[in-house]
Amino acid sequence: MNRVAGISFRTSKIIGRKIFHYLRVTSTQDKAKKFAEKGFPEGTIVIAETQTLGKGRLGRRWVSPRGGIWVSVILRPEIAAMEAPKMTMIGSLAVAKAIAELTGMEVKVKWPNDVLIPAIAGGPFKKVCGVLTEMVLGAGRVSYIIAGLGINVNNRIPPALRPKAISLKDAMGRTVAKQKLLRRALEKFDRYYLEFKKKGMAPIMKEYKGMSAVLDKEVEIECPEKIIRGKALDIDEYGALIVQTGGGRKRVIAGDVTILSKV
Ligand code: BT5
Repeated sequence: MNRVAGISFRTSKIIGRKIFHYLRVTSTQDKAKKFAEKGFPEGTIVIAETQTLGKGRLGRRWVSPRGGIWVSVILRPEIAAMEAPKMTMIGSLAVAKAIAELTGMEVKVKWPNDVLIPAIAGGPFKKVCGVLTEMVLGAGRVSYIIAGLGINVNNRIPPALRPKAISLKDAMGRTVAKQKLLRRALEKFDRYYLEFKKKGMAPIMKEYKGMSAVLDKEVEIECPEKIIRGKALDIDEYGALIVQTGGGRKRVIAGDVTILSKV
């Protein structure tokens, strides 16, 4: 039994109503999925100190040693499948705002699922957090979504990932209060999620766009079947990126973005 206790989110209305905290799991996504299947309510979260098989998008691995925040949230929004990317945006915005408030750093969100911070002041931005949203459908609608947040806090980044990835500890030059950041990020997630339920995506989208690393930039997007190159013009109400290419405007739903012009 490796479950541990000791965290509560009294200020949250939904996110963190029920908390499962483990020392080690394969992936918090898989644990959360099991709880969702058992009928646990939305807002249930699964936190682990380490993951042995942390997941990124498209079957990629997420390196998750001790010292980072690895957490998955069960959501049951009443939305259609094509709206699921909105949950990724809410998650990354919540983390970005929490990091900015706690560290004073300039933080950016990189469509579709990354949070970036500067490696050194004025230097290149690197990935400090990745968000993974997985959905399960029932009758064409979303039955539930598992939103996974992976934040590099005090953990070591393997050398192979260092050109693009960074921890808060490395960026700040000191250990960062992990529990405080976790609490702040989940409180923000809670607030944005409630706002989404009440008012829809528009106010959140405005904040998200204000922190975007890609808008107005020349980008190259690696999609599953093609590469799209052009200027990132906008993010639409469903969370798709609108790109002006040589061959006209394209609407991109997902992909890996490389920013060609300076962030
Ligand atoms: C993501 O995928 O960025 C989503 C990561 C989500 C992780 C959380 S942790 C809690 C929950 N439980 C899980 O099992 N997953 C979620 P993607 O955009 O596909 O990025 C994956 C790529 O980022 C990898 O192929 C590596 O190149 C790189 N990478 C791996 N570990 C990293 C890390 N700790 N920090 C930064 N980059 C990393």
